[in-house]
Amino acid sequence: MDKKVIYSAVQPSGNLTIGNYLGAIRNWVRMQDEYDCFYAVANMHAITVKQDPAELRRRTLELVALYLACGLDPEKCALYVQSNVPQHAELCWVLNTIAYVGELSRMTQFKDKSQKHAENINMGLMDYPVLMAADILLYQAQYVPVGADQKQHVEIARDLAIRFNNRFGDTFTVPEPLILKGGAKICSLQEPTKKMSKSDENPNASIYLTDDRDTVIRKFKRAVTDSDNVVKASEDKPGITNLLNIYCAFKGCSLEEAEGEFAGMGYGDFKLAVGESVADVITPVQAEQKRLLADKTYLGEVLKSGADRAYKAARRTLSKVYRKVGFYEGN
Ligand code: ATP
Ligand code: LTN
Repeated sequence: MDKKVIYSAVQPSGNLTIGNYLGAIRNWVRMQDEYDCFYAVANMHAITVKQDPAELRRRTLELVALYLACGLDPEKCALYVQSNVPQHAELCWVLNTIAYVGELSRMTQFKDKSQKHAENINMGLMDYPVLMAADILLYQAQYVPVGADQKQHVEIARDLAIRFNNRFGDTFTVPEPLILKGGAKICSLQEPTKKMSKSDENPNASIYLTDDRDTVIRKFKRAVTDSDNVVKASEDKPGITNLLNIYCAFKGCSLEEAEGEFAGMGYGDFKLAVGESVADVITPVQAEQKRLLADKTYLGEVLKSGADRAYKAARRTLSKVYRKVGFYEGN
């Protein structure tokens, strides 16, 4: 029997944080043996906010090297750059004709980004979820492993799949978000009720995967917490709860185990232990990413073979879609 399909992507729009790692990439690695996986660099999504072209190109390659350094195996999954497979834009156009302006204007991310980039509320920003739906539906993906903030977008992809299937007959697999507990919502170290984000202006709010050990430890030391000095998770202690979450995710232990380990210890020692648990995992990833970035030929080959695989699968779905909507296929 054919394996079920997984699809996900990250935008090359900044330095990745440990939120991106725990919410997305780490889970992708765990799935590559069991599923047929497609993982993209979402550069077409990235340009919905202003990007410096040279930087965008550099970050695209850095992100692919990071995928590999985190353990994605190009033999097992298709790793590719979204703009290298033209069917994404083509399917997006068709889906645009069944997506409603009302539903898109209600998306939380659209509202947030419109506020943040008030001088540049472009059509692409609003259309972002439709392009994301095209990404997912092209590969007939069953599951989409993402952080909790992307749930709403996967739901739009589901709605569009169902709407299309109802109107034109069975065409798309209806996808489901896969949001694993533990790392689904890592919060800012400075405002622990907000999600950690790669585009946060305060560099102390996020731990970047490129941060060296000293920086990681310093940022955790400065993390905002309450002052009662008891290492225990609870709703009124979002700072400590977030740090415990991060510790458990990197150490692979349960909350109870972590609370037991730090019982009677102060915040200083606890923060140091959290910093070390993170640095121990990300330091080797950085070294591997650096090694890979020195071999542009290899990275080029990985992307070429990934795009070939993606192209074949995408073409199959797109021809079906074109047939269903009645596009003339003369030549
Ligand atoms: P930006 O700040 O540019 O909007 P971002 O940090 O939110 O970026 P995305 O590229 O939007 O990152 O997300 C990539 C993946 O990482 C998505 O699956 C998203 O759900 C996940 N993710 C992002 N931030 C977090 C977080 N703080 N905790 C868990 N998962 C996250
Ligand atoms: N919008 C996503 C990135 C993304 C994506 C996708 C995720 C683009 N296309 C398809 C899952 C499936 C984000 O993480 N911000």
